[in-house]
Amino acid sequence: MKTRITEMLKIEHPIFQGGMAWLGTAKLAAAVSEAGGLGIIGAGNMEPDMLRNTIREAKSLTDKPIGVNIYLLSEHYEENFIVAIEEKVKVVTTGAGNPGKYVQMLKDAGIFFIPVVASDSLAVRMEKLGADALIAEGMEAGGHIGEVTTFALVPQIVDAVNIPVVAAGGIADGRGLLAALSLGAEGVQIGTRFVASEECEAADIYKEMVVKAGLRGTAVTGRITGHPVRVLKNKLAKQMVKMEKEGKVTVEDFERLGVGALRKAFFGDKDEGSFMAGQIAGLVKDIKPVREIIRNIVDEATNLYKKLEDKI
Ligand code: TUI
Repeated sequence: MKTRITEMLKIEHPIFQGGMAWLGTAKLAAAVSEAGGLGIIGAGNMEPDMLRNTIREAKSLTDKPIGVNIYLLSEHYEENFIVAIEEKVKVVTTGAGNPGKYVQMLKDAGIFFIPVVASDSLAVRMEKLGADALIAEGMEAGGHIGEVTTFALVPQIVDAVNIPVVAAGGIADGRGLLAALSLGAEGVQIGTRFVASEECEAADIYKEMVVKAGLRGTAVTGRITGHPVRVLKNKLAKQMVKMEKEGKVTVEDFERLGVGALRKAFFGDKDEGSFMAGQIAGLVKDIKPVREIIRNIVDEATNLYKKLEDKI
């Protein structure tokens, strides 16, 4: 598969690994890049030194391009931009906000800048600021989400801009990849499917919870904070949903419940952790090596395309 994304980044397959906080480790990102996709380190709330070490570790594991996702609600995001620039990563993606003045710094450093957007207004602003491509992420995705579904968002963003668009949210197999290409995307970003991989370093219970999740296995919590988050349903998620429904909770109470919960999930606290995952978790039935996951997605999309060609 050849798209403007594979050509621009000189990668084999138009598949990004979502830059997931905690989960997007050097090992996972390097495995995805080695398999021909784009591995992305999730800076999340990392301290700058930790991010620097993680980038160096990933680079020791692969010579292929590596990306870093900067979470714009982190207190360290400004320093983390500087670290990504100093360490000369190939791609920086951003999430949960507007990266403003850092865009020019990335461009001056020759780094490809690819923000995640969940609306057409931000998409157009990012293109004007000089984004090289966009990741259009629908609300099926795990973690922090917008309000529009992938199926509605992607074609509208594709029409609103001239730069290439990568579709994210609800994609875990070849059917999803081909559908995204049909909507005008030139690549996909996949998170949840890579959580259930051998190279993902989260506790086994996190991976098992993804594999066991059904169609309605996720819930959205935190709407009252203005930063809604999609997570697997567990004790904490159910408690949060209930508190929100009853309207008894303040934003501060709510945020206190969530502090550190992502870390707890990573280390396998099944009741108190915040297990971020997308709605496509229901489709994920096994834990596989990254290379096999990518191979299967590409093969399935290619075969399906041929089958459809005969049919229509
Ligand atoms: O960023 C994500 N997903 C994430 S970040 C994350 S880390 C976290 N840690 C603890 C608590 C909560 C989160 C987990 N998942 N996706 C990209 C994304 N960006 N989705 C939606 C947006 C977004 C939303 C609003 C981007 C910009 C925006 O508004 C900016 C503006 O100025 O319009």
